[in-house]
Amino acid sequence: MNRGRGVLASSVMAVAAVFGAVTPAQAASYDGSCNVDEACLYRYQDYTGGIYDTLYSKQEYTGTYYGTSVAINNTVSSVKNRDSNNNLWLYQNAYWSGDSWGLPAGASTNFSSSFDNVPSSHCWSGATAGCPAG
Ligand SMILES: [Ca+2]
Repeated sequence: MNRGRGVLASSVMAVAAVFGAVTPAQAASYDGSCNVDEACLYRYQDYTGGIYDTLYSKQEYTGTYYGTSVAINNTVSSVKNRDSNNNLWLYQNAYWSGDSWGLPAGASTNFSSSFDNVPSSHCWSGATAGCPAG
């Protein structure tokens, strides 16, 4: 009796990455949400009244709070530094000059009256080329 030979059909199916649909949420700069690695500027104390969220250092504050026409220059009253590795420095004048306020990595703060409505630029020491050391 002729017995059929068992054929081992080794099915080499490419296992398509079904997991492709699961994509981590991207942190978008200037989308109204204070995401990881961003600097988040707020119009009023306690992180209220309008947000300017950015992944980038700014030599000049030319923008407006997200969804508004309110300029950020000389109007910021509180800030979050969502970068966990670098200190954020805010400056009284454009191009990182004048009085400064350092915010440690991952920290947030309300500005005191002396620095309230003052910042006109910011950068991350250690991460931004040309950012004054601090
Ligand atoms: Ca954001």
